[in-house]
Amino acid sequence: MISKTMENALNKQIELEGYASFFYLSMASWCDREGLEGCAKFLHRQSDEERNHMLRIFHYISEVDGHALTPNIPQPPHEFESIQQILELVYAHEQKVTKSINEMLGLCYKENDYNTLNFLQWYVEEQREEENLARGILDKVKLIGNGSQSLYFIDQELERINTQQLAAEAASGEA
Ligand code: OFO
Repeated sequence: MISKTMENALNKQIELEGYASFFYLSMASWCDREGLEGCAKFLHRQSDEERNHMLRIFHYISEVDGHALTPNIPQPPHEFESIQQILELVYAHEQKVTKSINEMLGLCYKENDYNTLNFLQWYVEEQREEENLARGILDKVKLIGNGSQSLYFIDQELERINTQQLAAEAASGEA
């Protein structure tokens, strides 16, 4: 059985993952409206992934006899200045999530909760990959530039990354 402290921390993490899902969904919608199809596809997939991350924790809490709570998710912003700003926000949010996962690992040691520690290892790996991906794309966007001419190339690049990720997921048997 999980401690109340750990249950609360995991439910807080559900909120963060749920917010990430809505945040990226809102970004995808903005990209769709702006005609950035490749960017929209990429962000829709990121949003789906975050929802899965949320559900993973949800099921885990139930499995260890805790009470998983549906999150109270605030409305994310709906308007953005540019795709560069969106990617900066994605990167910042991923860093925030990583910090939260790291804090939970500390809590696992404090609570002697090695089941949760083990469960969270997957998130440690995932956050490393996601931060790396977001930072890499942001660096490229900065190189390509943010002008209207550049948008076409950025959009193509995100479409390419998205296709690459889908293929990698299919190969590894992930959803
Ligand atoms: Fe949930 O993986 Fe990023 O935030």
